[in-house]
Amino acid sequence: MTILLTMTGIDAGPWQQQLEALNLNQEFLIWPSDEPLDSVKYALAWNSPHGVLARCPNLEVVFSLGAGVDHLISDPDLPDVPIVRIVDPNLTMRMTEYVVFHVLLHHRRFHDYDRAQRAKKWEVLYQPGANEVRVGVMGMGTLGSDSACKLRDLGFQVAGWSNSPKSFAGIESFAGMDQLTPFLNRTDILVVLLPHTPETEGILNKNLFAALARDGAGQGPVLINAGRGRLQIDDDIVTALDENVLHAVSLDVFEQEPLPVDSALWSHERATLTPHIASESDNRALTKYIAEQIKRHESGQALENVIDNTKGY
Ligand code: NDP
Ligand code: OXD
Repeated sequence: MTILLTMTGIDAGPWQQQLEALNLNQEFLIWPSDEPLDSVKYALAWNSPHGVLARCPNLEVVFSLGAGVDHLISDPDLPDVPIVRIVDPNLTMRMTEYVVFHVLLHHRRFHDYDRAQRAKKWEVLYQPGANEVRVGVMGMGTLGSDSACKLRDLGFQVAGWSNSPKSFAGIESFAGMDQLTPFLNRTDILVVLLPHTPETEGILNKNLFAALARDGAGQGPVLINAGRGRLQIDDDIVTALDENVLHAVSLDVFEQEPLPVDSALWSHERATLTPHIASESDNRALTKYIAEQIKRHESGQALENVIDNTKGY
């Protein structure tokens, strides 16, 4: 039995070393390889070249090395086997750190104070309390709901938007396209943790930005996107910033990654950018999770966190 490691942009070596240390009793193959793929039973994939998985006739399970599975779903030759995605406290913790940090960065006007410090200006700026600020979280799954609960605990007025209604104490729930506009109308800081699917592609566009609340206690609508770049129209974000439809943005993901050097986002003074690191996969934590799933499968137990291929997430 062989585990195939097929990944682009990540070094497979440390993943193999971590898995070997867990004594799974498996052989390993790192793609690209000239070895036959007949013995491959499990594949660990991240941005795997399309068509590679289809060349494994005895494949039983594919593990996405992240929470998102759009990199797999987009493969036209994806074999019909269960796809297990990462759901792990380590990944969730890292994402919640990112979200809470960026909400507070804008809420506490860090950029204004940073500019004032550099100009040697002692300047006290108005800051509303968290209880006066409405945060809206698009995508109330594993990651979005944890961020939403932590922001609620800090005192923000939090609402979530998802496909199906949710019930979290103190968090208003909006669901489906019918409730998107009312959700946006009550949102000052928009946090996006949606997956990329045909339904969500391009959802973060000028029409959506125009629907955000303009009567908030802060300086204007803020967008924080750590979901996927294909959710957003980069040019619409630049225009919305220039026209003050958006006051500020924090973006971890982009339509094209790496973000092209000529993108106007790089130098926009009210854009805070990070290179898709909001929640980096930690191979030490995630190999334990994958090993546990393999052990479950080998002993006839059901795999956990298998995605619904019809939904695409
Ligand atoms: P989940 O599958 O747990 O949650 C997805 C959420 O989005 C669910 O609440 C779902 O609703 C909602 N949703 C999906 N489609 C729609 C739609 N069309 N309309 C309304 N709501 C929708 O995923 P995770 O929380 O684990 O991860 C979310 C995403 O975060 C990943 O797909 C990935 O793209 C991104 N990510 C980014 C990282 C980074 O470093 N930047 C790191 C990790 C993940 P419902 O609950 O009703 O099904
Ligand atoms: C993920 C990611 O999906 O890191 O986990 O983007």
